[in-house]
Amino acid sequence: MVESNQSNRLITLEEYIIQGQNKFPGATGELSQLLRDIGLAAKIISREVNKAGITNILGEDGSTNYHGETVKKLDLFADRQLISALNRSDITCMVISEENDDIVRLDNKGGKYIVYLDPLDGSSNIGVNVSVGSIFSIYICDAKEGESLQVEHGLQPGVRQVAAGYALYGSSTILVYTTGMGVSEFTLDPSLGEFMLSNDSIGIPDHGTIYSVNEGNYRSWPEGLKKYVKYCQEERPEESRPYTARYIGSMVADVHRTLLEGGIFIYPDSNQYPNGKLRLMYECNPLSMVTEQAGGMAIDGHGRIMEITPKNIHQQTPIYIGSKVNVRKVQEYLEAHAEDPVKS
Ligand code: AFP
Repeated sequence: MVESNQSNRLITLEEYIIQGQNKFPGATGELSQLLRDIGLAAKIISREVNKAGITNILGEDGSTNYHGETVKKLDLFADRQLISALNRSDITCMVISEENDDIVRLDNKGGKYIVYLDPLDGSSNIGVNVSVGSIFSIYICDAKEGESLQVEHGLQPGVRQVAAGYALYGSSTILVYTTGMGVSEFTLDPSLGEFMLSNDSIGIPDHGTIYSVNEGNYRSWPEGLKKYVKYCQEERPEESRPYTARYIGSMVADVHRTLLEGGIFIYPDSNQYPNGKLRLMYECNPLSMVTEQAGGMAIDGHGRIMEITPKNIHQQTPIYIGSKVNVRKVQEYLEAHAEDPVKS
């Protein structure tokens, strides 16, 4: 909590980070610098996203990424901005990004942090002006001195994240992050060019009345999920049902709404995506850390997302994330129908 905020004094991201760092006399300030670097890249990406239509930066780059998805020019722009911001200070040794098949070793040999990035989540929505975002996840590199950096150094479970967050380029640009002590939100004031503290303790409601899932895939969902969604749609006014359906198609925006309003966001396994579609390391783990820090839950249908041992930097996972009551309820349905064959 930042006390001075109660007097309505505006606090910049910079000040907030320094205040947080001062609470830990032994802190080196490196993580603070890393967060500031990400904040700077987010401002530059925000500027380009906002004028994408007029600068001919909209559109496809002509290549595909690791997942076989068409790469947008803005995906690459965001990727380059974030990587060059992280290369500015000697703190990050390795970046792993959706847009790069392999790990990216930075020049900073002694850098202590590994950063995972989804540089522009939801980018297939850019052409229609829907919110997109940049997601980041930060780990300490456990390579020994002199040891060359390998993929394996990046394969750490989400519980080892030291910080995680996202920038969301929506009707306003916001930066949300956690270092494991709650969740803070900053809003970019374009006239000042500064991220200003807008919420120093985001808390997700324990229960919400919004469910968020791509129902186009209904026929190949696990049976437990089909039954849960029917439960959400039942007329039970005394329990605030039927719930409302909302699905943007940008996970970062759907999860942000879930944090503020409560409810659940789901991307399950299906015929098309037997292991789920969303990426464990740069989508699900960071958004799970933020959600848990705000008081919510995130599971893959069985266990906690952040306890999954990763085997591949681009691994996918099913995800059920949001308010505790909603996530526990869907888990009950999934467990009760785990053996049911999928009826499509
Ligand atoms: P893009 O970044 O390619 O637009 O993908 C977005 C995303 O990874 C995630 O942000 C969405 O929740 C999800 O895919 C949407 O997937 P569907 O279109 O299959 O619902």
